[in-house]
Amino acid sequence: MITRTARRLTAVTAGALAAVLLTSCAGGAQPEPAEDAPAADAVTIDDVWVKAADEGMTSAFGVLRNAAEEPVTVVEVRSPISPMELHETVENEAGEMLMRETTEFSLPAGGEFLLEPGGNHFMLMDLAEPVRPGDEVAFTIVFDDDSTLDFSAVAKEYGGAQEHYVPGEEDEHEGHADGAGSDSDEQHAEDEHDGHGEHGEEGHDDE
Ligand SMILES: [Cu+2]
Repeated sequence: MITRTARRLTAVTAGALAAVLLTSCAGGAQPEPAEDAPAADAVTIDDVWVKAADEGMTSAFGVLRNAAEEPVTVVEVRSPISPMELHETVENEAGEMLMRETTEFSLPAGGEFLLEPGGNHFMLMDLAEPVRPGDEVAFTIVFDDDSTLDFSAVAKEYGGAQEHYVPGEEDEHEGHADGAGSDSDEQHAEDEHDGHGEHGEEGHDDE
């Protein structure tokens, strides 16, 4: 008797719940479509780090992931310790890797966008203070709908991928015209992987 009553109650409860759900659907109280959500809500950033540097320029890296069903667009990144730019890296006719400012990063729907040495990165243009290994640096990513995503990155030593910076427009053919163009792929690979630097103070390779 008790059991039967309990079952009946359960059935009634389930029926009532179903009715409530149906009512709420019919009433239009559905979750908001994803396209109305702030872009920042769909995005996470992992594996972040910033290249240690005493002064001048340095870069921040990581993996941006976009869970939305449409692309989202990063238009700016900020940090309290430096003016910043969005940078991409391109190869010139001489096979040199050059980084330059770009106006936006487009994060593919449901996909990843890599920020890595030798590729796209967040560029700190003029450090107001040294960034030492182990320091935490705060950043804010701004999306095209003005939503923002804060993150912090720990600094580490890194000797590779010393791209040349190209402020503004690309300088064309500046004295590299002879002989450098034939094996650009090899040069590209070297630049990316062993970081033989023009800085002459390597020896901190940490991997
Ligand atoms: Cu850069």
